[in-house]
Amino acid sequence: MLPVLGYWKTRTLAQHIRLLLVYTDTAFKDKYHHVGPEPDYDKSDWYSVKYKMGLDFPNLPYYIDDNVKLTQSTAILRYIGRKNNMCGRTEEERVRLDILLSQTMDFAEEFWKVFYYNLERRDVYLLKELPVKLWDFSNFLGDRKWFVSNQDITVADFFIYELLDHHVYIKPTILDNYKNIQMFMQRFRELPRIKEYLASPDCLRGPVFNIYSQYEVEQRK
Ligand SMILES: N[C@@H](CCC(=O)N[C@@H](CS)C(=O)NCC(=O)O)C(=O)O
Repeated sequence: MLPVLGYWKTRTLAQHIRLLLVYTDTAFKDKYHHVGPEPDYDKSDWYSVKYKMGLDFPNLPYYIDDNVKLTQSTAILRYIGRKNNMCGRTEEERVRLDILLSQTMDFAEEFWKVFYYNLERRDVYLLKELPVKLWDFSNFLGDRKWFVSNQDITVADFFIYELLDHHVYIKPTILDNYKNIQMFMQRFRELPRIKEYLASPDCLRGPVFNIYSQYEVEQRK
């Protein structure tokens, strides 16, 4: 049986895992759990099975690979990464990878707070808070080819790429002042299999957030 990645039909916290599966040539099945239309946004498609799947900590995304059942997006990322030697080769790389994964999750959570629940803070976030965060990421990347290692792409590059691309989706000019990040984004999009996937009908381009987020509600008006 093919491994199954379960999530909402959005990019939010699963698209970087999809990209990693594509890049590592791992055949898998996307299981989309549907959310009903407004105003109720019925999630029973997920909640009706949530506690019946044998997951230790039932949540989305989940990844089921035969008898290995995982939740927690970073655990899923590392599981696939370990199978493909993409979790850092030296202690220095593993330290950088740990830092970057946690920093990217903090970055994601602050981003979601605004775009799901507090859209009136959008300008403060994009104009004042985001540049500070992007400078930190830009400095961390420096003149390396990838965020963790100059030689090898790691799983952490997939998460930060996707998060940065969510920002580009919202505001295409957002990376204009960060040349090294732009080069990283371009390099990532040119990777074998990723380039074809991004251009293919299989690639989920949106929504970035779930349909009940303030941002997506605003887009539908
Ligand atoms: N820390 C978890 C967060 C998971 C999470 O918050 N999932 C959200 C979507 S991004 C969800 O809708 N979970 C379904 C649920 O709470 O039952 C991870 O990294 O996977």
